[in-house]
Amino acid sequence: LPNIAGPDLATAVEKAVAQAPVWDFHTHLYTPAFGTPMGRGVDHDPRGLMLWGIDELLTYHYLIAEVLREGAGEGLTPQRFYSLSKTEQADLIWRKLFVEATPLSEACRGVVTTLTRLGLDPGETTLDAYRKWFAEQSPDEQIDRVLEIAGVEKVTMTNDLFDGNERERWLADADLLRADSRFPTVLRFDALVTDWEHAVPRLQSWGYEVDQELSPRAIDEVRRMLEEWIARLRPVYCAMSLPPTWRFPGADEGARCLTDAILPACGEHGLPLALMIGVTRQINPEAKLAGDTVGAADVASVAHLCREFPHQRFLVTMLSRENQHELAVTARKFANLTPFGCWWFLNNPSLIDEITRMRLELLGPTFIPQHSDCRVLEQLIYKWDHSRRAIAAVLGDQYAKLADAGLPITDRMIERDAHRLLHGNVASLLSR
Ligand code: FIX
Ligand code: ZN
Repeated sequence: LPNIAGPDLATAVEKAVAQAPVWDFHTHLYTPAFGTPMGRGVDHDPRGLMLWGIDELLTYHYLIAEVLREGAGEGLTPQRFYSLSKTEQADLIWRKLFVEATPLSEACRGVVTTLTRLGLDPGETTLDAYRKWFAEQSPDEQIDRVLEIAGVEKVTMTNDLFDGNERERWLADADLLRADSRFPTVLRFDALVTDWEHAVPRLQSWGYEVDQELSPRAIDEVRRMLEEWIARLRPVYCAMSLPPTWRFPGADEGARCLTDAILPACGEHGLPLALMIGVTRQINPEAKLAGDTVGAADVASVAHLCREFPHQRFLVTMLSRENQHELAVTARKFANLTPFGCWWFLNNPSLIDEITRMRLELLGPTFIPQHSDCRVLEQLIYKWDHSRRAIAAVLGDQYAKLADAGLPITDRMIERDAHRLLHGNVASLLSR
């Protein structure tokens, strides 16, 4: 087999990474079966969960955080921003971040990439032309189009037990599960571990006999609830996000919920548990979804968990840059731990480059380099476009070093690794 070297190597890697189908491990995307606020040929549902189109793209919470900075000089406050209609918010964001300023940030550049790859001119001064184009699309066709452009095969959802809107939809429609096999389900339940106090009245209102002390009876009831929702959703894994203050072992009710109800349920059904660690919610409550921040968390807690539950698969992403090296080293120690993604504030090319290099050097191909965390369908286009480029650059450099070390690099190798990193590792972890 031919040895590829020099510029040909970089090109071959870019091509292989660009063409590998993606299994997106974590998103907040939905299908039209969950309702959608807009689109041709559907009943509009203002509380629908499937977000797509220009107004949703522009009112993404990453961009809300940015417009609150740009607009502060002319008196824009979070209260004032949130008092506007969605259309007005999008108009304001377009004007402040794209017309009156150069869209230099990663989240802004993402909108430009997305519009361009949809065949639209990203240089419009108003949103009229974009709105007209999106209004002509049907949500189903748009899903097909976006998955095709982005090269994404599977879009793993986040199905949150504590989201009342989504919960009602699952209870009302048993066929939701069969809606679209490209969108696997995930059972998410942060509050069981992070906020037991407020989880109790919610669970009670749903008919579970739980108490603040988390009595043995309450543990059984949490188990019963998890069993019911696992049966209803048939999730590919269970998930929660945790604050930087989270510690394991711990003595509080949340820690007991984890060890006595959640992990036994995962074990029983062979479900991996994903932990997203390092988010401090609502550091600036007025900014709402744009008001969460990052804090360095405790990797030793992850190690303890992996050691105490050696048969449980843990998929872990951490939000702070400071935790990345220790997490990768910990994964060398525990085969049941797989690091995934460059989450949220880390989803920037400079940080993806650094983190992916470190993981590749420490773990070889045994990690999941990226997930998109998309909330709006079309974001798949830019998140994967930008991430693929960053991953290809890192992988290309590593092959060049391997070639220098004396190993011929072949197309077969490159294709195998690209496929593994973008798809295969997720598929095999979720089907084990
Ligand atoms: O907890 C999570 O799943 C976070 O990813 C989100 O809630 C967060 O708001 C986000 O969109 C980050 O990208
Ligand atoms: Zn998320």
